[in-house]
Amino acid sequence: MTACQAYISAQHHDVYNVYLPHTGAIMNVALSGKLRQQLKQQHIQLVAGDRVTLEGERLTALHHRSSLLSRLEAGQSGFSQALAANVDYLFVCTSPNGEFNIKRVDRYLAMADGAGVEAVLIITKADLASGLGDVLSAIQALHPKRRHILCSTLNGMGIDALRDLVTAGKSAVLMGSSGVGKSSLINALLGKDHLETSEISAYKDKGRHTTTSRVLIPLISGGFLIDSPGMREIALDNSDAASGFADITELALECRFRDCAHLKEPGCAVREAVASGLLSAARLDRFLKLMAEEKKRGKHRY
Ligand SMILES: Nc1nc2c(ncn2[C@@H]2O[C@H](COP(=O)(O)OP(=O)(O)O)[C@@H](O)[C@H]2O)c(=O)[nH]1
Ligand SMILES: [Mg+2]
Ligand SMILES: [Zn+2]
Repeated sequence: MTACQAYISAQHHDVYNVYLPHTGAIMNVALSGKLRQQLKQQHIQLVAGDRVTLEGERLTALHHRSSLLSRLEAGQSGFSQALAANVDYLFVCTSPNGEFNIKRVDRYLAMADGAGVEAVLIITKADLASGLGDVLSAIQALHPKRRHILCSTLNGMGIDALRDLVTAGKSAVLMGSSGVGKSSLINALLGKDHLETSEISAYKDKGRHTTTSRVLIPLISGGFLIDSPGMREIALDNSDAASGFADITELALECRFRDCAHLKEPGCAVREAVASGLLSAARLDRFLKLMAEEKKRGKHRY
């Protein structure tokens, strides 16, 4: 039996929807008994973007993952939930129409940094001018600075810049709240109505949940896009919160105590920076909360 390479697009119970790059075919297949056993033993879940070997109608092997984005499963299980594999970019999609939340952005950045994936901030619906200034100043205050692109599927703003990122054979996953415009963005990138999009309520800033069976969209460049459903909760597991607060970790080098918690310790350079207006108290609060969450999490299960 000939073996070929495939990408996982979506999963429904025991059925895996896969894309075959050599033929362009899309198939529904199952796991071989051996691979199922192996994945179970290693607590590995196949996820969109995974490269696998297909023999006949059975998946027989999982290839090495260049990256894996994950979060903690909803609830108290403590298990990790894989979200996307083998992507180069996490497109953090957020819109200025009341949906924007810097704490949520922090969490996506920590997720991407922990996975070694570059986060790119995608400001969707940039045609909605109100709120845009606030979003931009919040983004400017991030340290290190992140790449950000203002996009609108209504007037075409930013679509070329976004396309340039993924035409170099790179792959990306789009994440963000439901209704923020992820599927519309993918359609604009592809230049056709490829995915079903939902109507947004003018009053609620919230789109109807749209489910699409195919989440992996192959690109001519050889890369792919992964559309993901909106996430209500981003419980961090493999996160790296400190990397997104380099301004604070640099200041902390000057604290009197090496293990300074920047709370009430004497000689705390971080508190001094807040007192002198160099650092925003809100930003420090965001950092301390994320660090506390990571510490509490400790060792997680897979
Ligand atoms: N004003 C404006 N609305 C948009 C834009 N892009 C998408 N929308 C609307 O936002 C709603 C949700 O879009 P959708 O792509 O389904 O969001 P998703 O849930 O993130 O995939 C739809 O009603 C779109 O028409 C945009 O650039 N500007
Ligand atoms: Mg969608
Ligand atoms: Zn300190």
